[in-house]
Amino acid sequence: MRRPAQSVVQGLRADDRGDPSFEGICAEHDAYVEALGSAGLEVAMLPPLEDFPDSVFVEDPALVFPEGAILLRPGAPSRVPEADELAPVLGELFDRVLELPSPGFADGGDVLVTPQGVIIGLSARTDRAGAEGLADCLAQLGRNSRIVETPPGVLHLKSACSLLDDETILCTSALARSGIFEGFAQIVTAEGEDAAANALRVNDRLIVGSGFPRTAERLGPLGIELVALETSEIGKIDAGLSCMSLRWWDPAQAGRSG
Ligand code: CIR
Repeated sequence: MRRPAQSVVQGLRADDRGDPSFEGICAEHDAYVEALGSAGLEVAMLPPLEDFPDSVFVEDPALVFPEGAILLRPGAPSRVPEADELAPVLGELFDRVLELPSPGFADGGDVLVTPQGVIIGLSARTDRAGAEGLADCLAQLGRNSRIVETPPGVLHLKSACSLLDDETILCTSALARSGIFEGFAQIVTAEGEDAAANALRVNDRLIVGSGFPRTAERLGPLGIELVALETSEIGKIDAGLSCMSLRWWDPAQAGRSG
């Protein structure tokens, strides 16, 4: 994770509903750190980067897997240098760090990792060249992938979907209708609650936005413990729960802890 910089209040957004407050973003970020820790994760916190308002959303400039990391090239020009900032950190943490080949752009928010393969969404941030370059990098890590269209008007593929368990997807009705999740069970967000689709499964918990009670009701039958977090301030700059962390498991550590 990376601490929000004061400049985060100028973060990119498609529709301006007013700046978020710095204190509000920090409160949402703190609650998220706490939720990840309670779910059993060890959290490493990078320092804030004032020059890059959106750098708190570390999910977009890189992808991480137990077998290695991939440095991406974000599709928003102001976010491209965020990958350079992450490069030395990933170099310390991973034996293998691949780089997205040129040309092309790809944001981590457009990448949904499932046990059946990685799904890459084309969007305003991820173009065809970037998606194809990313598919090559994934193949080098032994992961198969497919490229799909992100529905119009959605920032990232994962703004509209999440993996809940090995075979269940939470998604918006537009994505459910698209057919890209054929073979998965689908839980569709309630009407007017599209932003609820960005949830985060962490071990035995499912972290969800607190403003989406009717979608939460639909998730109840899964029997996973729900942890509801406030997302109204990060929501003003088009972010959701997955964006604020890069998550992976270390097979060596998993072995030690059993
Ligand atoms: C942006 O527009 O890039 C940021 N304001 C929000 C990024 C959200 N990241 C994500 O959905 N993975």
